[in-house]
Amino acid sequence: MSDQEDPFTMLDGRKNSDGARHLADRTEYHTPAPAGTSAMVETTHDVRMSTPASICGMGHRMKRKEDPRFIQGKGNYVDDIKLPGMLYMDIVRSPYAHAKILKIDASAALKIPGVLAVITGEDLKKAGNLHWMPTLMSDTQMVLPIEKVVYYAQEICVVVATERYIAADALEHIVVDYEPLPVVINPFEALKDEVIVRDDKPEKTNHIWHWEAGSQEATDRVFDQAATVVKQYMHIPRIHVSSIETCGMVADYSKITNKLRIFMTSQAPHAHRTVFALVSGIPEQKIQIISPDIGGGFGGKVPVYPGYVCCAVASIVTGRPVKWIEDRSENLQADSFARDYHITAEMAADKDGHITGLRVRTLADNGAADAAANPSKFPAGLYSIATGSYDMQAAHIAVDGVYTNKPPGGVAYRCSFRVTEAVHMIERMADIMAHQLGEDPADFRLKNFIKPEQFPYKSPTGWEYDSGNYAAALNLAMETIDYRALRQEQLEKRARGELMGIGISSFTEVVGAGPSRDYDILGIKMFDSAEIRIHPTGKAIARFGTKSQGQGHETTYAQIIAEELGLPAFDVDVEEGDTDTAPYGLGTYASRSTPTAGAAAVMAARKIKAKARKIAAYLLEVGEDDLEWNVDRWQVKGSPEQAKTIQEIAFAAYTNHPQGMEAGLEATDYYDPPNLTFPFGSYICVVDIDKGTGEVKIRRFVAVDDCGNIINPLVVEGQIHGGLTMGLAPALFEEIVYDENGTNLTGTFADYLLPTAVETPKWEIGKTITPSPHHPIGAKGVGESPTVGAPPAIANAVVDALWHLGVRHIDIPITPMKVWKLLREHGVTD
Ligand code: MCN
Ligand code: CUN
Repeated sequence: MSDQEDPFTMLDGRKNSDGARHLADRTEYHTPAPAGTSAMVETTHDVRMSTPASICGMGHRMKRKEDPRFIQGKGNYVDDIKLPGMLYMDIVRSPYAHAKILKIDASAALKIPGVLAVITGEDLKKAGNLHWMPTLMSDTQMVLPIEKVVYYAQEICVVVATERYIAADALEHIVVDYEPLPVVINPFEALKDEVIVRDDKPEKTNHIWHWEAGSQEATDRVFDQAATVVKQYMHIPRIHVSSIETCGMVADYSKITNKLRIFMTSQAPHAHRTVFALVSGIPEQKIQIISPDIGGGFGGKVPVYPGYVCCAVASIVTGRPVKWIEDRSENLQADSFARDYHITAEMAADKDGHITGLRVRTLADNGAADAAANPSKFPAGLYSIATGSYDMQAAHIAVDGVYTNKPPGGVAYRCSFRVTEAVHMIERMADIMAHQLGEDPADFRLKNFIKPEQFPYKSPTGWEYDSGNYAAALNLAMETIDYRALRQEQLEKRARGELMGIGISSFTEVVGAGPSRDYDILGIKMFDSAEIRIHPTGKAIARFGTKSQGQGHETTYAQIIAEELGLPAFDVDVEEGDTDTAPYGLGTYASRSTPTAGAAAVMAARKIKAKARKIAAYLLEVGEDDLEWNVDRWQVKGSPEQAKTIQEIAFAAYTNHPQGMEAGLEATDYYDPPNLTFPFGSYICVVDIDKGTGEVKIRRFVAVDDCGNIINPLVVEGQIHGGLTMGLAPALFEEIVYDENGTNLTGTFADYLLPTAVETPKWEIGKTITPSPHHPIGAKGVGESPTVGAPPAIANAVVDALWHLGVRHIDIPITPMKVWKLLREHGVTD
């Protein structure tokens, strides 16, 4: 699509049925940080460390407690679960993206020895309308279809057999008669409503919702007065989370206890249990969801997919445990799809090159159901963070959601609820504007950044950024890479006809949902929880409402508790993922664990510390006010030899506590954050482009991240390494492609390209530390930052190398073929 055509005019006048939602109008969404806390905000390069190595509190590079079991192959994943009498389930999938189902004949399959059941949509309907399920966005999605299929590889029916191979073989004996229907794949075509994807809905339109943030009037005014306006259309393609472990479940229904025990690859076990209970009518205490070790989630294991529901139903129907494990190509074709935003962005600047406004129209291709993983009130997630790190007067962001004949998309891919799309857009636009003005992209950013003294900063789309020092991060990245020298080298190379580019991305992330008054999933409020129990001998167990999929929670939560209570981190076992034992929580995604459950751990520990003080005062026969805390003990002010350690206090809590006080030493906290946290960073990427092949070689990549106070620098560095590689992937390699019939052309790893160690450059990482003023230990989330920040740095570097030739933009993934063609179009040969 060319820049001149504005496909979005066809959306003019479209509104959501309950009216457009203006974030900025809803000031109640954004609470100021508590007064006086901004004094805590200082930028330093040093990690805070206040406990000795024997305790291993915050700031220590403790090796991950979970790794010995992972690196020895002793993890316990869903596919490791084997129960007596267990059956296996496999799924018949549609070869059409849109077709009527005329008949499903399972009679031949049912004759195969070992096949116990075939379950169809009709069966689910009879079982209580279980053929439909709610999505996270309050839309509906077919579990198994009755009338028609709406995407390629859609689940048609399932086979349950005594062995996995029998189930797989039986699929071929199920005969399904289809009548193909016209297919709509292009979301702009879908808006014409010539082919209706969801004719189960009364509206008979593919347009799902319209959503806005910021002020259109104020933005129009700013654009009217602008000295320079740049405009760019860009597509952020559909990509797919490719965790090492695919999705799977073992469902175990007992007719004796009437209890449904489920082992499931779930990033949010409690939320899934509640939804299962509400949809099925099974009492919630009769459902236990256990998320064992998870081999990568990255957002793909937030939603409920049809296979999960069928597996649970299969166990109820047969009265035996049933296992379902997706194979690799099913995973790559049927679920865990993210992005697919078509964006037209305009940026305005005044005569001094200050950004004044941003106008963005976006079409979100949701596929056949709006199954995106976003908080309920935010159909486009936190996309309105789109003004990024730049201070500007006005912005207006409009997004429309549309159905197409693709599997449900918009799921999540290390994205912070659509922040990846926003960051790609604003960072590309900042570069385009800088180049258009003839300014250096680094200087342009330094000039336009929100300044440290402006925090807490109120953005034109209604956010309140908690803290930041963007110039510090960019300056550090520039020093590290020797930016000015690189620019000089680039000039020299360009004179020789060589193509070298330097790209910057100075992103602002937003993570840590709640606050619960604004953020919920299907009505379940987004807080999170921690429960700490200290045993008589001073050892502890801590349980959380979140669920690690590889982020190292067993280590870092223990370190938070070690920091607060002085209990060695090695003495604190961390458990997550079992709904029968863990306190209720919303799970791990959107880099929310540190901002929410991490804060809950602090608050629970502080409750324990307060009780410990009472016990210490009793034991030492002094008043509570005479005591002060010192690393791992309450001691008498002025005479530190009179002290009780946390271990001594724990023992007394069960053996010698004051009369009238409850025994034991434990506490639970449900933490509802006052605001989100806003981590940020500046990345600089240097590329060399091969004129003969169009290949982009990343020569250097410097990443400076700021996630506030750091709990474990080693874990954070691991998150950044992995996250950067996951950002490289969509920048240069990954894209799910459908043909005009809706068939997935990238259904294997031969066609869907993932970077390996060979394609991955050496990541050079650095940090600044700007604590969050409202988080109890000043920490912000970090898990997604690098994946959010990296793609535009790479794209900007490539365009920077080609700008002088007349190239203004390249959509990701930037493949050698795209670059090679552009070079030829712009008159470059070898
Ligand atoms: N951390 C820290 N100091 C900070 C911030 C975080 O030490 N200031 C540590 C935390 O204690 C935690 C880890 O870094 O051990 C990540 O913390 P956080 O940023 O709070 O993110 P979450 O734990 O909520 O993890 C979610 C995030 C997301 S949304 C995706 S997607 C993603 C990611 O984490 N998926 C991952 N990283 C992943 N890493 C692995 N190995 N596997 C995944 O599936
Ligand atoms: Cu956006 S992917 Mo992570 O939220 O599980």
